Amino acid sequence: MSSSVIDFIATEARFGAHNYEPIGVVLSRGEGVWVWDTQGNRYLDCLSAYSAVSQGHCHPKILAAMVEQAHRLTLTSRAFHNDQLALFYEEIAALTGSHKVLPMNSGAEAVESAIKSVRKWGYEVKGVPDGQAEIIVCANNFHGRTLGVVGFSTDPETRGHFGPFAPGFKVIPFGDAAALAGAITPNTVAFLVEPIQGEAGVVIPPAGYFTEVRELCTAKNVMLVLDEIQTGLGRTGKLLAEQHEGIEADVTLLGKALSGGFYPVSAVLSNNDVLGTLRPGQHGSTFGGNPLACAVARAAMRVLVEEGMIENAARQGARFLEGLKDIRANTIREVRGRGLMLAVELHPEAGRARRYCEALQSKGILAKDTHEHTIRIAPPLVITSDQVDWALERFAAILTQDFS
Ligand code: IF1
Repeated sequence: MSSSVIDFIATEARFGAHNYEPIGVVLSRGEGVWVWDTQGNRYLDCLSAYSAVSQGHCHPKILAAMVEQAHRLTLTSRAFHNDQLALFYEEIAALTGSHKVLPMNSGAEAVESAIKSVRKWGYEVKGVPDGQAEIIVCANNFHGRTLGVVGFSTDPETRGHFGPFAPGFKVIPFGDAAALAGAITPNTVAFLVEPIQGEAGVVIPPAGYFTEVRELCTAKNVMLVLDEIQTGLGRTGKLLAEQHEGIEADVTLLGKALSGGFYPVSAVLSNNDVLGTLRPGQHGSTFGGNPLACAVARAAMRVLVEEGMIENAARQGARFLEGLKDIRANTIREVRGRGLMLAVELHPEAGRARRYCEALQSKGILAKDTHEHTIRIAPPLVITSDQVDWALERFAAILTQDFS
């Protein structure tokens, strides 16, 4: 390691809150699926900033839109109209088939905004007595880091010593439609769920689960809120993961790849009823819906569709999954995934996934462990067959070693 690399890491450790434990690489440049460290070493990015850089690093068309807009106008606040917001609304509504859009910044803010909106809908449309609204969520959920959101996390790391928390949430197991049926009461306003649980380790629910969930929610007048912040915008090989199940959510949350990684842009999408309850002064954000964000998001959505990234995610995801399944290594307990949202779960005896990620780094691949024994794999959706095969060779080499 050169002294400059040590300096970056040591300086971060000295001044920064220690709320992360990054892999020991200092990145300074990115292009497409590749990133380079300060010493010029190249890596295939198999994390994509937790699926935010789906369009590939520094996509030239998103970059051009950002620079062009930054020259003209960056922020007006919502006290005035701007000439990008209407176009963003029109394009995201057309792309996703939604009626109403609420623009926010981070993913967690979109989740918070959805919670506020479905509660309001519950009181004003469904007729739930004031202060009694219930929202059902799943065990092992991950919806962000704000107080409202960590209050209904079931992970002790995520919620520990951050309370007291807001009431009004009920936790049921993921993938269990009968549990949902049993948990709904007349005061239930929404079921908030990830189509595939990301942080939990890429957990795919049983086939037919979401069909049943959709039927239950419709029958009981409960809003189905799908957090597609990670699964959405092509990551699983469809525009939205709900399409694998042939269902439609009442409220859909997008973030991350909505900007291609250039800028925090998130959105709550809904039918007319839910977002229709918000009146002037009841919700907002200084930066939400700003012209720079809108211009970036418009370009990010455009390239995703025009450059065939969603179809590519389906094709390369299948190739990657197949290739991982073909690796004969007794370190592997299970390989799973949909599209380019993949995971290799190691046998507990194989040692910590972190060690494998560090070994992958030495072979030119950046991947991130989750939950001790799982390696998460989520490259940009622009990955080619040759690059998948290149990665598979390296995964095979590492997974056949024993780091226990
Ligand atoms: C971190 C995981 C990924 C999300 C879903 C909302 C948000 C996220 C489904 C909040 C964010 C992130 C945040 C990141 C780790 C990460 C993550 F490991 F926790 F599960 F992606 F896989 N809904 N996910 O996955 O969005 O407010 O961050 O914009 O470091 O906390 P945000």
